[in-house]
This record gives sequence, C-alpha cells and structure tokens, in this order.
Amino acid sequence: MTSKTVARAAICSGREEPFAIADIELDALRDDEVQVRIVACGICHTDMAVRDAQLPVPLPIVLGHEGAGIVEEVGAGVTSVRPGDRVVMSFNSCGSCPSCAVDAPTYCYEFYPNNWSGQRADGSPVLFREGEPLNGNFFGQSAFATKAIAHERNVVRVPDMMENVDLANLAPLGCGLMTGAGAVLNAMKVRAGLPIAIWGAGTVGMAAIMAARIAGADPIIAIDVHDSRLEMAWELGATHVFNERTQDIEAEIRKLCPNGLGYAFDTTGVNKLIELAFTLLAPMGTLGMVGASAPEDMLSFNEASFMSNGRRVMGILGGDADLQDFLPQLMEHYRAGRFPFDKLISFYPFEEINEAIAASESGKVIKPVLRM
Ligand code: CXF
Ligand code: ZN
Repeated sequence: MTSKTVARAAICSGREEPFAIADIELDALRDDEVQVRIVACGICHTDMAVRDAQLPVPLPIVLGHEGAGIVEEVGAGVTSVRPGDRVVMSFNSCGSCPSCAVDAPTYCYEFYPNNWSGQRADGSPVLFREGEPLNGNFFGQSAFATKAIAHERNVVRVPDMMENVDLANLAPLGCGLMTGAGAVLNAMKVRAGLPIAIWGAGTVGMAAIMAARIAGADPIIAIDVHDSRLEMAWELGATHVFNERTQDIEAEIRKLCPNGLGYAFDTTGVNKLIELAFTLLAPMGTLGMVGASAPEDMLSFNEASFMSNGRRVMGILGGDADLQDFLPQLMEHYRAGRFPFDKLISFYPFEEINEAIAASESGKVIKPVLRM
C-alpha cells in the first residue's frame, strides 16, 4: 500500500461549470518527483483554453501552471531541491529528446505526454478523487491546489538572494512572463539601439516591453486597444504607445521608424496584424510570433521582400526558455528593479478562483494570482 497525501484542488469540468474546490489525493512520489505546498498560482489564458476544450487536454482536470511554493518532500533521485526550499514551477519536459539535449525544452518532442495528457508521461495517474484517478500533471504541476506533484526538471529553486521577496509575486514567472521576456532576450536576441514594436499589451506583451528596455531597444512601441493597458506599457518602458482602435498604426510606425522595425513581436495571433508587422520590418528585421491563432489560419508574405531583405519570421514557444538558467535571470532583473512585473499582478484568495478568472477575461486584471 502506498500512502497518499490529501489536498484541496480546483477541479475544471468545462466551460459550463465553475471551477469547484474539492478534496483530492496525491500519489506517492516517484524518484524524480517533488511534492510542493503551493503558496500561489497565476492564472493564464491557456488554463481557459483548456476549460473551453480548445486544446487536447482531458477533462475534468486540475489546471494551474504558474505555481510557486515550498518543497515538502522529494523523490529518492532528486538532488537539486530539498524540503523547505522555495520553488517556482513551469512546464515539464522529457530531458532526453533532441530539443532537450540542446537546452530547448519548450520544443520537447514529448511535450504532450509530459504536460497535457492528464497523467504522468508513463500513463500513471498522479491525482485521485475519492480513490478514482483524476486528470492532473498539467504542465507537470496542476497547481490550482494546496499541494502538487512536480518534477525535478520543472521546479526552479528560488535563489537565496531573493529571500526578502514574497514568493507569491514570483508565481507567474513560469509562463507568460518568461514567454514575453524570453522571446526578446533569448529568441530574437534584440540588439540595443534598434526599434521594436509589440502588438498586444497583456502579460506576454508587457514582459516583452520590459525585456526590450533591458536589451536597450529604441524606440519601444506598444500597440493595444485599451488606453489603460497602454498607460501601463508606457510605465514599464514603452517609449511610444498607439491605440489600434483610434490610430493608423502603419502610418505612425513608418513616421517614427522610416528605415523599418528591427523587431516586430506579435502576441495577438491576429492574421492581419502579423502580415502588417511583416511589411514594416527593416532589412534583417525579425518578426517573432507567440499569439494563439485559429488552427486553420495561414499567413501570406511577399517572397521577394522576405528573401532580399534577409527578413526572419520566428515562431517562439515559452520564450525559448531553459528554466534553470532563465528563471533565475528574470528573478535577478526583478530584484534589481529592471523587470517590475509585480505591477501587473492582482491577488485573489484561492476560494475566489472563479472571480479571478472573470476579472482576467473581462480585461479588468492583467495577471490574477491566487493565494493558497
Ligand atoms: C507554454 C507553452 C509551452 C512552453 C511554456 C509556456 N504556454 C502556456 O500558456
Ligand atoms: Zn500559460
């Protein structure tokens, strides 16, 4: 008989029902696993996409993939963290495929079984409800809960120099923030002095703006449809902000950057905006794309200007982040005041998960974080 740990978790059964908090049990730990007492978890649009059956993830399930907490117990083979450590969690990966071999785990060949199958990659259940298997292991964590089982590969120890920082603030680092900042710093490798335009001022766009300032891009142009978001974008480092609803974006960018954009970064997934961004690129300009688009969407670019200007178009997942390196880098930028992402956060008690989701979906809140 293996012992099971009891926890409270928010169970998602689909769009028609609110998330319901219930008792669950956690399986005994495998050698590479880590049991974490969750302190906080951010809410991301991907959680909502799963609720709405837009992704191939089985329901009902315990979601949540921006967890932070304290390690309670580790499996026999775990060496990088121990009980009592503060950790931030992110996505899981296999560690042995060709992408993981070059420290590019966001493109793990085994991404689905390790993150979205509802089970461990070997098909065994991690969570139970009333003794029956319950889908979990979402992004290798399922952190809308008071406790979670994660894996050594997807927990990052919070360095000691962060001891004065509230762990709850760090929860959202493992998804949207890493995605936006990593796109700028790791994937596009933005060069100082070149112009960047960022479409969409949500969590990912805001992280890209802060990272563009760190990289020294100039100007840093933010585009959105909400003036309140544009104000925040300006506060976080955008040098110019344009409202898509009321301004002619193409004309404004051409006026500001007559040689074109060194970088264009799309977080919207809107076809027309991406195609426009492409036409605004300078010679050797890079267009980075992270927005969610419809499965059937196709883009069209002019071949001659693509080739003869040496333009690049990059799809970027998870900011090309190698977690153990990149999350501590972002923490250090935060501590030094260069990456003030806490301005995006609104906290909610765990029990108010449905209110927090509604606030995110209405646009009232940029980054809701649940405190367990
Ligand atoms: C993910 C996609 C895969 C890598 C990490 C981030 N997005 C989640 O919302
Ligand atoms: Zn996410």
